[in-house]
Amino acid sequence: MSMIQEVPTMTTKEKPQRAIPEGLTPFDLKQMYEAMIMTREYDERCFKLQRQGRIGFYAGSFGEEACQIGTAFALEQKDWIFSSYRQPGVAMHRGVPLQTMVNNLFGNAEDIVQGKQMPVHYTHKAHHFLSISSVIGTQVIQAVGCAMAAKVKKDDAVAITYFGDGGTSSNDFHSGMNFAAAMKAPCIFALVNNQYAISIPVQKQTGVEVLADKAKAYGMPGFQVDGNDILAVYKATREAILRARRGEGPTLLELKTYRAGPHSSSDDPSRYRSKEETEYWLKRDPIALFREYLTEMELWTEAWETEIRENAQARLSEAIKIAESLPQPAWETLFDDVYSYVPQALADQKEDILAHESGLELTNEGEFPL
Ligand SMILES: Cc1ncc(C[n+]2csc(CCOP(=O)(O)OP(=O)(O)O)c2C)c(N)n1
Repeated sequence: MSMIQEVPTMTTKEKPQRAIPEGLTPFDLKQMYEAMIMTREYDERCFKLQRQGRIGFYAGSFGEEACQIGTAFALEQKDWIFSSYRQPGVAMHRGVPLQTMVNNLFGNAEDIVQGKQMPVHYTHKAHHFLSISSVIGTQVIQAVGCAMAAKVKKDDAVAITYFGDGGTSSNDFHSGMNFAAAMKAPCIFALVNNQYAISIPVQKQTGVEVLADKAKAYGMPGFQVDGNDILAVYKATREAILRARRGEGPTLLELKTYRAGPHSSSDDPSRYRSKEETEYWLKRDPIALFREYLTEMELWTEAWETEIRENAQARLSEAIKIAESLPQPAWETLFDDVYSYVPQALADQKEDILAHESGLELTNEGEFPL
């Protein structure tokens, strides 16, 4: 099977739709574009930080901006977000402060979890943005559980979870999809099919041609959406959310896109895919497609583009400067926020380190209760 596929789409292949979708104003459209630019600038800058040795790791979302911003704009603040490590734009749009995100990358003393997570594993309770887990698929069942809780409490909120094509091979995807459909949980499964799980192409990940078809087996609607067309993503997400709020249960949205950059700062995509394939998808850059639409709607100018890019770059520079000037977390914080109470074994270890720091003899030396 050819690695280069046509983009099956709910809308058009070459051009986005020309009408403003229901629920959006021209102002929203400009906000969406600005959010896409911010997401791209964030990615580019963070990769540079990693290459300069200033942060340890980064996973980018280059090419996946429409999937992020299109879904994020369809959500309300009361809704719950369970993302993967590849949706910084969703966190930003939700209102997670840029400084909080950059502090995570540096794992400094102001980082919410004080360096206990890897970079790009954000968390922000106040904005219903749940802590990101590295373990593929875990966010799926967390989102379903949260959606069920919202349903029981009748608070009208939905949960959305983002995961990749590789994530559909995880046990948690199957458990989550089954449970959500059986219980009619108000959950949106945003499957970002960027066609790779690190170096494994989606064709080797599954026996199905179209990942959205998996929804049928669980008894929920599933749609394949052009993930590079932000308005198509927005419309599909909005419909799924309205359906969930009406009590009609979950939806699987396969957002078909392409991971235009490496999986993370640790791999070299030229080892497992062709330049021609990447070039093919770069011609379908979601930002360029949306810019074309905005230009036709007379909502885009070169001067505005420069202004929003410069603004994004200035915000990033400021946040990075602050994050780098902050100290590392104090070692004592290693023991905080792990358990709701401190188990004896950890209390002993903490005491030992304290004693060591003060030049005293160890009291619990040699005890490794784990
Ligand atoms: C359970 C589990 N298995 C393997 C890994 C190693 N791993 C990290 S990212 C990744 C690829 C995930 O691909 P996909 O779900 O398609 O998401 P993408 O990274 O493309 O956004 C793998 C296999 C992991 N983190 N967790």
